[in-house]
Amino acid sequence: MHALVKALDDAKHILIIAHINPDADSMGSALAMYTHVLRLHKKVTIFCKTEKMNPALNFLPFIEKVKHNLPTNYDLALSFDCGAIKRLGVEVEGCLVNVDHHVSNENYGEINIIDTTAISTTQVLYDFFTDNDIKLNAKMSTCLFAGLADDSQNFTTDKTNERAFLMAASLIQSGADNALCIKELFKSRSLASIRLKAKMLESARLSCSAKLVSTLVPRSFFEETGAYEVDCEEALHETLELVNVEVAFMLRYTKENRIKGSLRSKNGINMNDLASYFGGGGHVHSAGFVCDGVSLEEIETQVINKLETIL
Ligand SMILES: [Mn+2]
Repeated sequence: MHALVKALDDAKHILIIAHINPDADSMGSALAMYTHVLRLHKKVTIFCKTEKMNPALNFLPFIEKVKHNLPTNYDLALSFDCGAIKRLGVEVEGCLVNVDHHVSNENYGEINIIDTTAISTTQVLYDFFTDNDIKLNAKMSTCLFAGLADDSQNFTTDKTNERAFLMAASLIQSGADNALCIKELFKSRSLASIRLKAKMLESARLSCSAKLVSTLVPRSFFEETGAYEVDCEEALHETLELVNVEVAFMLRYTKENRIKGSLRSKNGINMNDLASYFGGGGHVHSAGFVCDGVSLEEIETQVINKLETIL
């Protein structure tokens, strides 16, 4: 933690990186740090490889400052919520500070600030700010709250504990617009996303004595509805709520024509281990991977075979 204070002190131009296809946790922590560095009157660039970011994040303060091209002359880089270095989407030169909470984190930074007990990367950063007596303003508080709310799925996951609620209360005290975060992240949806969800729920299948639910999302689902890829998440979470179901997984194609798997579980069933078998990682209850395969069905069979031995 003190290494980061010194690194920020010494740097002249700070590069802040959110992961590809950023969520509210990665972008929220990146923007909170961006706001802090602005107050230090230092040169700062905030970067994300993905140009077409989820429009649900548009409410985050300073989101319009995000650049999609790397600057050349930075002397310190900070990554937020990136468990693997490939999640940065770019190669970074010089000192890299890796701030994260994934159990699968590869410790790829020169400085690694990893707290796997934290519910969100914004919680890791919140601890850094409070431990170093760095005062939070309203903008920073909203950014930190957004990541907390998003990664806890609106304060409903098993990891949502006293520490999460104390952080929420403290952020609201320092000016976080909690109502805005919840409205934008959980209470605003497009008709396209509802239509996608209907298709996904209709195609969901149970296996392993109804302990496992799988949903395959062919490209046609997106073409027919006009929904974004991120709109898949909600149906995945809802299928996990089925009685008896302990694992929910979803498979879809990426833009690069690879297969993306998303795994969610209850009762401590380890999705990070399963995802790492397919070259990915994440958290115990939530993990993902990207792999190559002939079809979604082929990967589905492989995942079910693996899970049959676990469930
Ligand atoms: Mn996160």
